[in-house]
Amino acid sequence: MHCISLPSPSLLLHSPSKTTSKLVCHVSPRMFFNDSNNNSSSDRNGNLNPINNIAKLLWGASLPPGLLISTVRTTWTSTWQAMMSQLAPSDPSGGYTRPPSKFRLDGQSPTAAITKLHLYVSLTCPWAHRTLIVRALKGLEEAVPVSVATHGFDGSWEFKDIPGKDNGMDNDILVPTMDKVNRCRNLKEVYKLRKGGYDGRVTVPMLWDVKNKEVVCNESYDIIEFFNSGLNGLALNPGLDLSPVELKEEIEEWNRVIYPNVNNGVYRCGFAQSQEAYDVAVTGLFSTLDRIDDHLGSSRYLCGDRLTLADICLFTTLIRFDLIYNVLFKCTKKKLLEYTNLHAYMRDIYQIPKVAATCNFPEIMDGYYQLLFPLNPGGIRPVMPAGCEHNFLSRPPNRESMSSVGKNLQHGL
Ligand SMILES: N[C@@H](CCC(=O)N[C@@H](CS)C(=O)NCC(=O)O)C(=O)O
Repeated sequence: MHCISLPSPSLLLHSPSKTTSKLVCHVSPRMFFNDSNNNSSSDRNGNLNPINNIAKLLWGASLPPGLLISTVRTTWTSTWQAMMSQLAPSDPSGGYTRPPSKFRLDGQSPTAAITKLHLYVSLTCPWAHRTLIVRALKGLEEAVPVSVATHGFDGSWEFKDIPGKDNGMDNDILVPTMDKVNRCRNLKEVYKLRKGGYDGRVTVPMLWDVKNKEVVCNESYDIIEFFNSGLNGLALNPGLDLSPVELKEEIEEWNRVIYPNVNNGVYRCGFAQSQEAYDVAVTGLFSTLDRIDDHLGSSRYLCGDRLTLADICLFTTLIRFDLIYNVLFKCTKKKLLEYTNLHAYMRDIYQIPKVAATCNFPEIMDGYYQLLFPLNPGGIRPVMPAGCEHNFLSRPPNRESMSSVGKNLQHGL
């Protein structure tokens, strides 16, 4: 069992039929069960399928013997564990531990020598989504241009040129683009352009120093703090402060609760490698959502009347909740739709001008359901829940009356 040869980590993210390990790639449970409508010796793609034929010869219309099922099951479990340890490092209890970002700002603004910045993101990623929202609300689109990567077949972040969509928009929604500044094929190549190269994790978001060809930062919270206050000379909306001094402590308090239990909490559910680790994560997630829902019953935003960075960080997880986490990450206790206050709060933020344009739902769904192959080996993308569609999200949130100041004033727009 343990001596099967595993494909390289990048191949592990391929669809099963394209991997090199025969044991892993050609044995799918479906093949063991006789499909009465399929009498041919080839699969749906017309490929000859000898295992199917042998299985039919040996067992005809009946199920294969228990020994075979348990062997395949054990093999699959070992393979899954090997894949998950690459995708999601865990602690001894099987709990997901997110690796730290390598390039941090630690509260410092990048040096004045940096004159030209470029932002690399993907539309799937909730961490990158934070940077797109703050960039849009601050009016930094011109000052910090963006290249949008999409999920590649081998699990890498790739760039693609969509003819006719050179401005990176389709129907007013952001779409994947080519690498507009370095003309690389994928993000790994961009990271490698830095002096001394790069061998670590290639993650989005990533802020790039164009002139010096260097990674400035690849930690989303550092980037949004910097966008909020470090580029006011270039921002079209410098008056908007999403982290005012008087709310800093409160924002940090919310972040300390929301990051481990919700933002990273959904990943701790989805990437758990033991029942125990999942149970801990899912309990923390839903007790925190219950608490926030309660709080939002009498407060328009997390910190009262004003939208802050804490809201943006919560929003990018909420907008993916029913679409992805409820299903793929087994966050099943409740749908977000069942949380009256949280759902209205999410719609309230979605309806702030320029926010909806950062939410590309098909790209989010494709990214998760295809990229995270070990969680969804068949690669089938479920149908979009009706409650996640733009029309539904555009329903009135009816939360304005909770604020003591007018809507436009709060957003500083
Ligand atoms: N702590 C980082 C996390 C970034 C992150 O994990 N991004 C994911 C996409 S959602 C990624 O690029 N993963 C690729 C990999 O780990 O190889 C942040 O907040 O910026």
